[in-house]
Formats: sequence, C-alpha cells, structure tokens
Amino acid sequence: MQTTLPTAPRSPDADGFEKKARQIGEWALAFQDPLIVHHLDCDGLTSAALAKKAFQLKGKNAPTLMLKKLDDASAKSIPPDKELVFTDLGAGQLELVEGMSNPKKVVIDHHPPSKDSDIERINCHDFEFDGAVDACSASTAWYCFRHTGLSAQLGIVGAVGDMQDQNGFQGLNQRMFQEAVNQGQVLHTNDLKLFGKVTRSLVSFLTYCTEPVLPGLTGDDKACAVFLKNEGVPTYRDGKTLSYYGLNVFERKKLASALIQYAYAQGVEEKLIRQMVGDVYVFPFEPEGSERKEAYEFSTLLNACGRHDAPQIGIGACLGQDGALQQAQDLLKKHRLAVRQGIEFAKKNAVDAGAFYLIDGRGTISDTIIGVVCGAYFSSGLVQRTKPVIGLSVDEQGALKASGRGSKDLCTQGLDLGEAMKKAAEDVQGFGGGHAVAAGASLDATPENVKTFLKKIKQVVEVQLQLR
Ligand SMILES: [Mn+2]
Repeated sequence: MQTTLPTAPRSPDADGFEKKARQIGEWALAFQDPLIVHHLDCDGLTSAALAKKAFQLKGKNAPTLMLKKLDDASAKSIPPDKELVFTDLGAGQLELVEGMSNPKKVVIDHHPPSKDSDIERINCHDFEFDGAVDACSASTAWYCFRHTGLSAQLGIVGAVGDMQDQNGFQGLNQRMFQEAVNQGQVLHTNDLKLFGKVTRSLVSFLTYCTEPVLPGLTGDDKACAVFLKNEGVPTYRDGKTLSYYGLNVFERKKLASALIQYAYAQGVEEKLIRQMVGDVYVFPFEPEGSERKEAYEFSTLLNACGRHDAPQIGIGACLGQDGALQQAQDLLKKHRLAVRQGIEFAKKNAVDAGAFYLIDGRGTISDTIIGVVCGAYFSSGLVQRTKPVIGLSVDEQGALKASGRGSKDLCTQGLDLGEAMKKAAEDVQGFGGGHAVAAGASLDATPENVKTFLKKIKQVVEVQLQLR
C-alpha cells in the first residue's frame, strides 16, 4: 500500500509576507534603545545597514553588533538592556532568543525557523517561500523598512552576495527587483561576472582574477598585457587607462569570448567557466568607478569586510560614510593580494602526497585564506582533479589549521572530506569536520601531531576513493 502522501505544492503568499514585514518594521522602528545584531557576510551587513538607515531616517541612532554565529557563548556579548533587532541571525536559534532577558526582540531572517515561537519575527518560510532562493535577509529587511523610502539597492546586493540570483531572481527577491527596475534604480545585463570591471585597469582586472584562476594569466601582468594586445582589446584611450566598463560593447564581447575560449583551452573546470558569465546588476545612481556601482562587485567588497572582522567598515560603505569605501577597498586589496600570493606559493610548493595534493602553507599562508587557496589551486587547471587538495596553516593562537577541498565528482566517487577531517583530528585530540566537498580541522601544531593527522587523512581518503 502506498503510505507516503504527495507533498502539497507550495502556495507562497507574497501579500501576506509584505503586510507582516511592514508591521514588524514599524514595530521595530518604535524601539527607544535599539541594537542591531547581525551576521558577518554580505547579506548580514546589508540587512543591518538597511535597518540602521531606517532608524536614521526616524532620527534614531542604532548601533550594530556583528556575531560570527549566535550561540550561548556569543549571546553573552549582547547587552541585556537593549532592544534587539536580529538580521541574518536568530531564526535557527529561536530557543536562545526566547531565553534572552532583553525587553524587546525582533528577528529578521531567511534561515529556516528552529521552532514555533512567539518572538516577533518576519521569515519568508512562514509564507511558504524558500529562504535559499526567494528571499535573503537584506530583501526581507527592505520589505520591513521600505515604507521609510529606502531604495532596494542594498537588498539586491545582499541577494547577490547570498548567491540567490543563480537562475535569475525569484519570489520575493524578484518582486523587490522588479520594483527597483520600474523606479530606474537598477539596470540588468548579461556580462562577465569577474571582479574588477568597474575599478581596475584591464591588465589588473585579468592579473587579479582568482575566480576562476586563469592558468598563465592570473598573477602575471605581462602575460595579461600580451593577451589583451593579441586579442585586439585596447587598454588605453585618450591618454586614460581603460577599465572593463570603459570598453565599448563590442570590445567587451570580444574580450569576454576570448577569455572563455582561453579558459576552456587551459582546462579550467567547465562549471567555473559557466559561472564567469551571468546576470549583472548595475546601479545608475552610483558614481562611475565606484564598487557601489555594481551588485556583484559591491558584494565581494562587503564579504571581505566581514571576513576581516571589519563590519563597521562594511556597514559604513553601505551607508556611504566618508572614507569607509576607501577602507573597504584597502581590505579587499590586501585579501586578494594574499590569495594571489598563496596561489603562487601553492604552484611552486604543492606536492603530490599520493591520496591528495598537499599545500604546506605554515608560516606563509594565513589561516583565513588557506581554504580559498586550496579551492583555487584545485580548480586552476594546474593539477589533475583526481584527488583532493589539503592545505596547512597556523592560526593566530599557534594552532594548526587544515583545510580540504575536492569536487562534486570526487564526492560521488566516495570522497567525504568532512569525515576524513573529523577522524584524523580526533586521532590527535583536535576538532574537524565540514562538508564532503570542503572541510577543515584544528589541532595542536606539534610535528608528531601533524604527521599522525596527515597519515590518517591519507588512510581515510584512500579507503573512500578506493585507491588501494
Ligand atoms: Mn543570509
């Protein structure tokens, strides 16, 4: 007998969501002593900035507090007398929020709610939307505060930052986007998605391209200049250095297709090549040559601020504060330079350790980027993608931090880096885990430990991939 019931089709209620969002927004804006508690990524920063801006428009100062995650330990850093506005946090920790003694609390989030709760909140899941694609925290915050006259620009940046535009905007994001289009706040094109189209010279644009790494071009400015010359793409006009957006539409198309052909010829992974082109959102009201001009570019900048523990700079850049954008640019520059140097190091020093490639970046590559470097190296076309990459670095406390990156294909064949990191770290009293395709571990950095750890990773991966 058939026992499973067919799942009911979703019937998302956009009008119901909008009405609730506005109620929540108006209720929150009446707070007398608000504190915005937000997550660290682009969506967390843009949603917090939207809330802060709305309070500003009401003549109220709302300070912000960034948390990497909301748990019992981090909750202790929240002052108990403040009225709390959570953005991009809280929905998955409603028990914890319920237990806080703060006089008022509101949760603006798109993560699946952990329970039914009386906490004041707005969440697209409660209206049968999918928080992975239909709304992010920034778009949700925009719906809460749009009645104050806020532009949807930061909502769009947040959605792009959470990669909710992979198949075009959907659901509540689409509704928000359409309104922004109607008001002339945003233009939509299909174009290269590589970073640096607005702000970088064409040569640096290619030299610093790490998503994806273009073998032979990334990191080599001379090769990039030659490539552009051979493809007939001008780098100067009227005595001025050209950025990608300084090219005319024919030159842009020429460069885009030349880059894609080049990536194919160099064996860059096909999925990464397809991601090189896609929806691009440009804000006509922003000045030329500013990262704020383009959603993807701005989201990259904001992610760098979060990653480098500089949320105030990111929120300042969102709100157009003096100097904040420049500081954010400096952070991103530092970050990208470090990634580039990390990849250069990997190219020269990575070794084939049998079951995996090993990048021993201890003393050279910082623990905040070792994972990015492993991923870039794995996808660079420089190595056969038949085994994962394991990277080592040392964190500020002197502990060893390991990162592993593989591919979906390898996981289909049995690779589970989360399991490998967990088992290997346990052998040396460390902590490890993560996803099958990307994982990490942390352990005491004694030479014996590192040796035991790597040996165990090798054993587990060999079994997973049936290498012996
Ligand atoms: Mn988010």
